[in-house]
Amino acid sequence: MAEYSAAALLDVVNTKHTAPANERVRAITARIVADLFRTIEDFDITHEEFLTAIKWLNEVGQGDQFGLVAPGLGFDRLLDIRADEADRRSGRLAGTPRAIEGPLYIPGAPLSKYEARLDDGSDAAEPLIMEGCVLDTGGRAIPDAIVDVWHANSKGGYSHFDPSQKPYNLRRRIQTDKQGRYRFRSIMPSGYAVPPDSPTERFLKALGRHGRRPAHIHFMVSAAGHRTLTTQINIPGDEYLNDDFAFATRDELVVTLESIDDPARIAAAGEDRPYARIQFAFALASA
Ligand code: MBD
Ligand code: FE
Repeated sequence: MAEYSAAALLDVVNTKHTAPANERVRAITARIVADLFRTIEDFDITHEEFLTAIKWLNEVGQGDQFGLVAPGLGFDRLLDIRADEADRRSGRLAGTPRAIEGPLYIPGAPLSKYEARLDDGSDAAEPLIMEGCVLDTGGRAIPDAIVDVWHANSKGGYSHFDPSQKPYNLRRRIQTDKQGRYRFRSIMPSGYAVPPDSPTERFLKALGRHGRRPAHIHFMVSAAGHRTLTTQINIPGDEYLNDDFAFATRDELVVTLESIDDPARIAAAGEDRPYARIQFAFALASA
């Protein structure tokens, strides 16, 4: 067999193919491998460091945590920035700003018409009522749009990932009514934190960073003839609002909270204590 210099080895790794292949995979792999070969040389990576990296990657994979590492390194927000740029270049109205989906979406949440209750009554956090409508970019109501909403509980945990919550807790799909309206009752979420001592957390710590997100609510809003909008709203006042480990906060998506403490309004909403109210209209771009 051959003796290789580093450059010759890279060349043969990147050119070796014995069958027709996926050219895009080949080209992207060639770029990444070249960059990593160079990283190993420039930083004089030791065998021990290399094995540490492999072990960490395996732990990240075993824990399904690439979906956490990626937003932590800005990749998800980068894709949003690029999609925003493409929208600007095309000159068409994009509607409500997008925000990253994150790794905690679960499809198939219970579906209801016009309104839903997201919480199961077990979380003593402040009640939250959010309502509004789904519009097109011309301001016309979209009936029968689906507002798929998911958020964390008051401890920052998401059902399906936090074993203390029942399936689909704080997850619902709501179909807008004839006037494009939706409405839901839930509890005020708290910010998420990456699992303590997880490979993601250890990595962020090594970078001098934390793995905290400000309190937020996710939405995937879809309707026939319109582009599906994946976005989030942020709760104002959170200490991590402008220090999100996933870089997802957008000024236009920080909502205004109304504190409802008038007994008549509390009773009219079917509540027994003060609650927070958010009004928000989603605008969907056409498909
Ligand atoms: C979340 O709740 C989230 O929204 C993202 C983007 C990453 C980790 C946890
Ligand atoms: Fe989230």
